[in-house]
Amino acid sequence: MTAAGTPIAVVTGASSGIGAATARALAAAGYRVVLTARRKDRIEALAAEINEAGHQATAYPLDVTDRAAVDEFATAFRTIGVLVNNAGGALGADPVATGDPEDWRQMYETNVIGTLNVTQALLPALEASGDGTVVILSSTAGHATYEGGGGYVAAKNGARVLAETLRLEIVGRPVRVVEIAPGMVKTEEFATTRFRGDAEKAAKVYAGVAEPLSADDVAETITWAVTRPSHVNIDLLVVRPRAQASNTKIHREP
Ligand code: 8X3
Repeated sequence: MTAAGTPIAVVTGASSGIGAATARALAAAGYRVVLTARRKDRIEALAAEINEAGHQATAYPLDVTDRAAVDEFATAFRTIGVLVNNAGGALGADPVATGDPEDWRQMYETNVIGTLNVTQALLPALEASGDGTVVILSSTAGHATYEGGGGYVAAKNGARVLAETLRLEIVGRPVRVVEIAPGMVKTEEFATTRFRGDAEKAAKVYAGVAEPLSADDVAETITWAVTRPSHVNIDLLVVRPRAQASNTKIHREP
């Protein structure tokens, strides 16, 4: 708790998409949000926007894969109420036979090691709050595979297992571990990053889908999960658009 008693929520990958929307939503729910991401300009602008709206936010540029930087960041906090591990993403959609090992490595670094770094570093402060919550954004890709899912599916399975294992290991301590697994979410960057700026390929992901989830839909889900009473642990919440029955069964309008 801060001097004023406002619980802190740290959000990684807060520069865009689900992370930015979650920062806004948790700030509106009464948390003092700490926005982290590599892109300083973006998180500073978002923190300013949140503060102008009468809520509380600060920006802290951070690469979650840089363990020394993460450890330095962690020294700033005595107690933290919520950590949302959102930083991550996909690179490529190649078959296993031809996928680039460097893409696989990078996805493991950001989605798994990044989450591990921040969670390990902030766990003492989460526990010190007496009522901490760790949220791990996995994906439906962490629960079922699909052709071309490759390294992303493997990495998100890693994130899921991290959440499940941590929950087992810290039971009895005052920290909840919540896994949120979104399906198709249309954000400004996810698919474009995956296809390295190829707008046409990125657009195909959502082609004909009347209403993919928005970043706000997922942010509301996260906010709901973390604002349940302390004894209620949402182990896993899978959230998809109505048009998506599975990773591969998607209703597309002609
Ligand atoms: C994103 C869902 O279907 O692109 O996490 O793997 S999918």
